Amino acid sequence: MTKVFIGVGSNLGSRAGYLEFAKKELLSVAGLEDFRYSQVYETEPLAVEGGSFLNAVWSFETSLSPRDLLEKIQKIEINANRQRNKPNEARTLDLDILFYGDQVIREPGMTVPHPRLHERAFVLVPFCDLEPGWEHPELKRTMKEILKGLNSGKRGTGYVKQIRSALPVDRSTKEK
Ligand code: PH2
Ligand code: MG
Ligand code: MG
Repeated sequence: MTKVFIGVGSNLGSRAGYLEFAKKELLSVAGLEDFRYSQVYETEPLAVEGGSFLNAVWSFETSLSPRDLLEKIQKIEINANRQRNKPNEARTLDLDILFYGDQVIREPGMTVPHPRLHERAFVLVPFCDLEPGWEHPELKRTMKEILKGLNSGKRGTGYVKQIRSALPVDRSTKEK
């Protein structure tokens, strides 16, 4: 089994509903277990159209290969009405593989660790809810150290506001 972290985001439609949808879909994928969920954060969009995001980071153990996992999460995005008309448009659901254990993967369509995670507060803050001591296999720094560096610097941190400690269970279709 390999430990995986994924970044989860939504800034279009029923944002909390899409996060709940993704959670349920992932729970039903064979070969994933030991799920852990960060808190959910409302964040200012960084270089994307539309309103604020809900962002979170989730982890699980998997027996799936990186490619098989990518295929599963892309199907979940499509089933959540994700459109890909242009790169910077608002999205109903974005699921990004942040880490696949300590593997470094550079292939067409698949870059792991996620190439921009270390400069994004909307990833680092929720990540540190789960595992602040996790070491980035290329940067050789822990997530907590990377977040600290980001906060003390000026680079694209994005605003992060903690809005709730857990998703409400039954609001999935009510949010506009
Ligand atoms: N995702 C992006 C680009 N910008 N900004 C916020 N706040 N949250 C995101 O998840 C996000 C973003 C690319 O996928
Ligand atoms: Mg993304
Ligand atoms: Mg993505």
